[in-house]
Amino acid sequence: MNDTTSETPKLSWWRRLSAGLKRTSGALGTAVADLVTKRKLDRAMLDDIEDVLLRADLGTQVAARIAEAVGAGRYDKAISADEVKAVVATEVEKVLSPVAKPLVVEASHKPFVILVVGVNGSGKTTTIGKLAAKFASDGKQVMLAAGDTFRAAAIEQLKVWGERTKAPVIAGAQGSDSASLAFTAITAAKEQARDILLIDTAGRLQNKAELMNELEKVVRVIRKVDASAPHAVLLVLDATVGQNALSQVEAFHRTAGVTGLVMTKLDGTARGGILVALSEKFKLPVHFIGVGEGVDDLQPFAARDFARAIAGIDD
Ligand SMILES: Nc1nc2c(ncn2[C@@H]2O[C@H](COP(=O)(O)OP(=O)(O)OP(=O)(O)O)[C@@H](O)[C@H]2O)c(=O)[nH]1
Ligand SMILES: [Mg+2]
Repeated sequence: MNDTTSETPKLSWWRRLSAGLKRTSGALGTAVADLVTKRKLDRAMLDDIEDVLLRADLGTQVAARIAEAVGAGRYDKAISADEVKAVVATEVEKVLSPVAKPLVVEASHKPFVILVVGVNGSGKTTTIGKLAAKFASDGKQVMLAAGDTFRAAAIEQLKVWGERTKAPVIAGAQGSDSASLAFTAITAAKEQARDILLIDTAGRLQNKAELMNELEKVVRVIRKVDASAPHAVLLVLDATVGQNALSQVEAFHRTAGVTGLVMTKLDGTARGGILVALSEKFKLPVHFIGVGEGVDDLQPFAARDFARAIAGIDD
């Protein structure tokens, strides 16, 4: 039976995260399965473990470091598969802990302007909807801006989230300029004394100069209304893309000054290991992870949980 409705929310999202990272944890499990029979750690096994971690996108540095940590003092000694997993989890957690930071909404900024950016289909609009619901339940007055002016469907999608979360939506006509829409939205949010303004943007590939320039303009125009804004620039990354996330972070950070990351689609068949490589390389805060399409499927990023899911340790 697959009834998850009676589970506590914590258990149900943990299940989805650990199922999503099964590809990584399963491969790791296979690499260390020999331990059950051999009961001894050898070079070949350390190479296998490093290889699995590399293929799981954790990056060369982290993979090498973990393999070294597993071998340290245990080479040629008896060790169980569970011990190996525990070392992997500990080492991954060390990389993730410094970046696992909540998104802090400072009340001194009214509105606190959050710009949401990312490539096509990464989950920006859905994440905005989930965030709006979270903020509303915290008693915050939220406003949404449909800065994805390219597609009529995108504007409609945000309006649906606006209705659901009872947040007014500032939208222009399809094809209108997204920078002026952002300008209008901040002005309206100020006038209406909203606490938080979430600005959606169109998906854009990080290597399309014209679209990245447009994003730069959006940021520039936002600063004209409020020199301290945007107060947060969230880059939404799809966990299933793997290595490509590295160049996404680089390009969006350069263009829009990313202040934090959200990784979506960690349910399903994720390649979530890339989050470890990203954390090692860029050290940008990771605020949330998405583990489903529903309004409650956005969780604050927890380093320990994520590390244990990657290592395949049952909670
Ligand atoms: N399984 C899963 N699906 C998600 C998650 N987040 C978003 N999605 C789905 O991914 C698809 C794209 O999400 P959107 O929010 O429209 O993505 P977007 O970045 O706004 O897309 P564009 O505006 O086209 O660039 C939708 O079908 C969402 O329901 C998640 O955490 N898990
Ligand atoms: Mg969208």
